[in-house]
Amino acid sequence: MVGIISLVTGRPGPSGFGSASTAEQVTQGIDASNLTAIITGGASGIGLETARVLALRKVHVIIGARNMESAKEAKQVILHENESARVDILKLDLCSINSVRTFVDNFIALSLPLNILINNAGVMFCPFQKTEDGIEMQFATNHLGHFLLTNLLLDKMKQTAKETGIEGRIINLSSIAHVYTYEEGIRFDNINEEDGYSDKKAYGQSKLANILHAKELSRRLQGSPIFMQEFEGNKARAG
Ligand SMILES: NC(=O)c1ccc[n+]([C@@H]2O[C@H](COP(=O)([O-])OP(=O)(O)OC[C@H]3O[C@@H](n4cnc5c(N)ncnc54)[C@H](OP(=O)(O)O)[C@@H]3O)[C@@H](O)[C@H]2O)c1
Ligand SMILES: *[C@@H]1O[C@H](CO)[C@@H](O)[C@H](O)[C@@H]1NC(C)=O
Ligand SMILES: *[C@@H]1O[C@H](CO)[C@@H](O)[C@H](O)[C@H]1NC(C)=O
Ligand SMILES: *[C@@H]1O[C@H](CO)[C@@H](O)[C@H](O)[C@H]1NC(C)=O
Repeated sequence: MVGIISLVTGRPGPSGFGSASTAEQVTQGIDASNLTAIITGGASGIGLETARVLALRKVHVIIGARNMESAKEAKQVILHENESARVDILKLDLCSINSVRTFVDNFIALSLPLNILINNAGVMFCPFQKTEDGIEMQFATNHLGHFLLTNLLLDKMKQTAKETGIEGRIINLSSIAHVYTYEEGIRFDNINEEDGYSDKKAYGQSKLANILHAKELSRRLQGSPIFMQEFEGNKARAG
């Protein structure tokens, strides 16, 4: 994670890149034609730019999107740059447990490897709302949906890493907003209560959950060929 000063100034970190670096700069010269990646929410925003640049570096990109119309448009944007780019779209609504399971079934049925999972999709500051599963919307979409998705794909990722000898990567988009959450951090006892709900704090809570989960999963994956990384999104620099 980059510190707030570096985030704002764009000052490069130890890698030589910072928040002012573009995806094209960071991946310059990389031939990733042996890699397959899933990007959630890859039909718009930071996710689309991520999908576009990975495809530019020859990654086989699978966009998970709830809106298939915008996903088709995103695919066209990528194919417009290179008609041979490998891009597939699959329906994925992260706020539905059912949809996450169906997405994974559909992906597994493709018999593709999986090297990279980018947990990017997110909703921000929405009014109190419960999902079909009865869970508060921001926590369900930003954290729980990705939690389930990651767990369901983990065996596939381990298998790919083993077979190809290439380390896997799981990337979650968190936010500096993780510091602005409820007093108790995560409201484990009343995640789904409308009482005391704050759209901002619920967003911060979901982004804090992303980080906590990244840290724990990363601890559990020690010694396995998959790395966890967390990032703070920064739309201003996405281009
Ligand atoms: N923008 C920033 O400055 C910033 C800062 C910090 C962190 N972040 C994080 O970066 C990530 C991407 O943000 P962004 O700025 O690119 O946001 P965005 O432009 O709103 O894009 C979010 C993407 O997530 C998708 N999405 C939302 N709910 C979904 C669901 N239930 N199932 C599947 N997909 C869903 C959206 O699909 P639709 O097109 O259908 O809505 C959209 O493609 C988020 O996790 C966000 O928290 C962003
Ligand atoms: C990424 O995705 C999900 C949950 O958000 C988890 O399965 C992982 O542990 C992970 N970490 C983060 C950053 O949440
Ligand atoms: C892709 O994999 C093949 C087979 O393992 C290997 O020969 C080739 O060098 C790899 N390409 C790149 C760019 O890493
Ligand atoms: C277009 O994409 C394909 C598949 O990733 C790749 O093999 C080819 O080199 C790309 N062409 C250019 C000009 O980048």
